[in-house]
Amino acid sequence: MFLDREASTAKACRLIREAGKNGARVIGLPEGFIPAHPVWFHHHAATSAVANKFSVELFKNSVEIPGPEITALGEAARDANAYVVIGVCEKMPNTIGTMFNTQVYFGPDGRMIGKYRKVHLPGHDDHRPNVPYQHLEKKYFEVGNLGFNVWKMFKDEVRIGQCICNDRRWPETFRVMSLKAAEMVVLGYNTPSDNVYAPHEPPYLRVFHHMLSLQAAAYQNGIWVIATAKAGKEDGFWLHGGSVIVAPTGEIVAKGTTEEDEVISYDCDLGLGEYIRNTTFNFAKHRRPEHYKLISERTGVEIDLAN
Ligand code: CDV
Repeated sequence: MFLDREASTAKACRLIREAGKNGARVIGLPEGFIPAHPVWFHHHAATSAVANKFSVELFKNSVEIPGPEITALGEAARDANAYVVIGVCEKMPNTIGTMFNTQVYFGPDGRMIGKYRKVHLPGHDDHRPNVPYQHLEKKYFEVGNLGFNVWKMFKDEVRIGQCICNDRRWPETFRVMSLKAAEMVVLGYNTPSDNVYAPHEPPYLRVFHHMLSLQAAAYQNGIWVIATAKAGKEDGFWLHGGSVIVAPTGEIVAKGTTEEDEVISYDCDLGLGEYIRNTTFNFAKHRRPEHYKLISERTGVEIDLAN
């Protein structure tokens, strides 16, 4: 297991500085970048004991906020003169074993402006001998407790929100941030090409669902969405990659095409979403929250017929 906190911090800082040199003003890096680790546990033969041991190692190598890795990332953001969003595995130093799947947001002055802790944790927390790999996010991490927040970017002119990976599949994620006036959402993700719970699902459909979720979210809220993936083979399994920048029109304007380290960029017109937010998706005019109450009151499906 590649749990090298120092090496992954150094790599992140190098990439941030490079992107800054190339003119990027907003830089996103994937989920769980520091320490580099597989978010799921890819061992066919893994036992609960092995998973527990990994959990301890992951805690040991995780990042404290504030801490030296956060300082180094801030310095890189300052050198790059850019806003930076990056995924880290965050540990609570006073509560052994407690970790969050977190994304940190820095300003061009090197200051950490905010952080987000992943809310929609996928996977399972028990050992399942019959699945091809264990996806143990629910075992390793606590459910995020900071909500979906929005921060200022470019002085007061733009508002940016964050989410992580599986959050992107849930329309509630983006709607909450859009109700707080987000104009751009940046997220990192790690998605295996295979669906551990539905092995019949082909990889092309995985990529399709990823794009579909982001394009719908961008259009239905009139926002820019920037999504950055881990890609390639990790611990014996494929991650589908496919980093994208989606315009508020729902159109993909830049896309990763390889399974290697890759940089994609786009010169975003930050005013583009305004006409969508003022017409079709003018929330103040057209939303009907009195009919949406179930969304916050009910978690699962219950049969509730009107006839
Ligand atoms: N890291 C993730 O959250 N991955 C999930 C998969 C594995 C369900 C995703 O939504 O891509």
